[in-house]
Amino acid sequence: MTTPKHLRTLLLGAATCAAAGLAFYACSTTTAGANLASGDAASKVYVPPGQYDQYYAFLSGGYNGQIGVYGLPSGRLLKFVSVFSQNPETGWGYNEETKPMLQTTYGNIPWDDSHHPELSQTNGVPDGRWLFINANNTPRVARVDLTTFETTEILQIPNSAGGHASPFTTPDSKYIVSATRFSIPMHNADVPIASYKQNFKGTVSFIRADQPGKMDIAFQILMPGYNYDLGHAGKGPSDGWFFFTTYNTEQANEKLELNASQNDKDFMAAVNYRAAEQCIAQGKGKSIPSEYYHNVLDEKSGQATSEKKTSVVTLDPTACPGVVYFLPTPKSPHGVDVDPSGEYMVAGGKLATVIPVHSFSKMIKAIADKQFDGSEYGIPVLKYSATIAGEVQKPGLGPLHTEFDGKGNAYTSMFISSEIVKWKLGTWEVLDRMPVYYSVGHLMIPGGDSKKPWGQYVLSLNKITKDRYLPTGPELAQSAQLIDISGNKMKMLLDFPTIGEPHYAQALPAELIKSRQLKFYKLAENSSTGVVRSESEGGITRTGKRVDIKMAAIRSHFAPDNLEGVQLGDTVYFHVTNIEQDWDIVHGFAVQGAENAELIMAPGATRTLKWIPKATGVYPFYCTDFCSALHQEMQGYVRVSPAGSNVPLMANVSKKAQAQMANATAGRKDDSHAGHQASGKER
Ligand code: K7E
Ligand code: CUA
Repeated sequence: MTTPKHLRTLLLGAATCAAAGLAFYACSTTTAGANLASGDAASKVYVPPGQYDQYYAFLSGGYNGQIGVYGLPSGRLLKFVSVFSQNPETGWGYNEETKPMLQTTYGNIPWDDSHHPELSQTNGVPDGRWLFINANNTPRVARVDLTTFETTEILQIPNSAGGHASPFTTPDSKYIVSATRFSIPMHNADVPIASYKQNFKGTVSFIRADQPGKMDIAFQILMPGYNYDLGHAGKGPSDGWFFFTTYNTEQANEKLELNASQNDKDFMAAVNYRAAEQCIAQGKGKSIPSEYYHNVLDEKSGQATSEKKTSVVTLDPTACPGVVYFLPTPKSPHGVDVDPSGEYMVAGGKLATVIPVHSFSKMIKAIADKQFDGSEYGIPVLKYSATIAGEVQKPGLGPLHTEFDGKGNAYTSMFISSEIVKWKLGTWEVLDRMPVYYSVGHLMIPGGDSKKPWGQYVLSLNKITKDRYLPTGPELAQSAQLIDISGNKMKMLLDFPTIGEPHYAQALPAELIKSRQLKFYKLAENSSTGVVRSESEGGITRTGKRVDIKMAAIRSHFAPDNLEGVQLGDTVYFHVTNIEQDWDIVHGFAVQGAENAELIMAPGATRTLKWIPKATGVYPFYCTDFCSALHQEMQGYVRVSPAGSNVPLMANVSKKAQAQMANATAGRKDDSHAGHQASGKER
């Protein structure tokens, strides 16, 4: 859900308690302080000191634009991966290397709202290579390399607004998708908002994703002006299809809360993307001008580059019959989830009283038999009765998302009645309910949207936290709850707080990632233009009003550590290379008055800080990561003189570096004991 949190709290939090009155579970007042876990819960989530969690779980950060990596079953936070938002903790988006990653046609965008982490798959099973995630606000998709847990690629999506149905993957990760939540007039047309029905369109983008560094939009399908909410790929028999939910088929453009809830049914869009590929191959696509950015972080140089793209191939589904069908689906559906067999497409009709489940085989038959109920904008609408496999009756209130355990059961999150409901595929009977606290959005089973779920746990990602933790003022952490699903009945195991607002999450066995971790960047392969591979390579150079300082960081000093010759009016670039070749030996760099952030350098990596001194004086810089017993000694000074001063450029290096230089220049008399006079023009 994307309603502002305070509003949701008012509207739906109230509904939570109202629902409790209706027959479901109690609201906050009655559960405060209660221990809801069963007797042996502690031992099931306890990971003894020195031992590893069984699963990596990747939780989106929601409005913090990042990803939280947690261990399951302990719920311990392991890592915060910066993606769409600047992060002063690591310098992501602040240092010169990573700034281009946030480049868009709107300029450098420092924030976004990320909802859906999606693991890459091989044969329909998460494989631990990459993690994809979407940006809603300025539509983009990102790739995180799971050998480094670093974002390595970000692609902007043109002709889109609200990249919400994204970045769900095909079973081979050939494509990930992005569909527009808000329909918009194409080509930034300046039209009256009241002309919505005539002028507003949706798009569904298929993004080629299986070639790292080369992500691009393969094609965009032009869709009627509805809201496209979520998507999932088919698998097994339905491999080659993609399913998207739509709401606002009313095409309201004001007071959607009321006006987009009129139709009894909206649609699930079924997209035959192999047929779309064929149409494109036959030249039925149209290349249209569209500007968007593709940003790639080169893992050797550590430098990101931005490339502006100027066109995209679009496909009008009426030019390519058989590519898109609509399946009527009650009512304002949110999630669409395909079961492990690939036969069932489950919709979460936020306002529906049932959970509708469509059958893929019935859909194919209905298409063959032309069981149509008219068409919308030239797209055939299939008869509800012809595609529906079953409806889960009385599941609870506000079904949103469904995941699967691989044993024939489905688990659906119920936002309004605050519970997770377990039901059986095929018979559609409700088997069990687990109250959650409160207002669950997504839920997640490791591998739970894949061909082979690992089952074992379901994680409930709750929106409202009241009374779960020590209060922290008006704003509380979000709450995740871990539930054991290995038996017939669900068992509550653990509450743990999460940061940002996780929407979706994905998890997989740690084994698939753990052994492939990069431990340090090889210094010999560091191709940064600012790199130094030894202390003796450090120095200071001037080019007009630009001063470049190359510096090595190693326990426990910077080389050089004292710098002179900088003048007011200069722009200074500190290029700091961590020349350690040891796992987890990280150094930081911060200089007084910096307007951006610190630098954090992984071993073997170079990062660059831009610094424009504002006044004369001498400014300390220091290492921000407590790297050794002499970390507090890891410091230096940079002297800033008036413009036009005759203070020469000077970069002082350590005794060790001096010795290295002496060796390197054997035979040449080194008369400088005070410091090394760096090359570069002086004035
Ligand atoms: Cu249901 Cu953005 Cu996937 Cu939130 S979305 S919950
Ligand atoms: Cu390097 Cu502290």
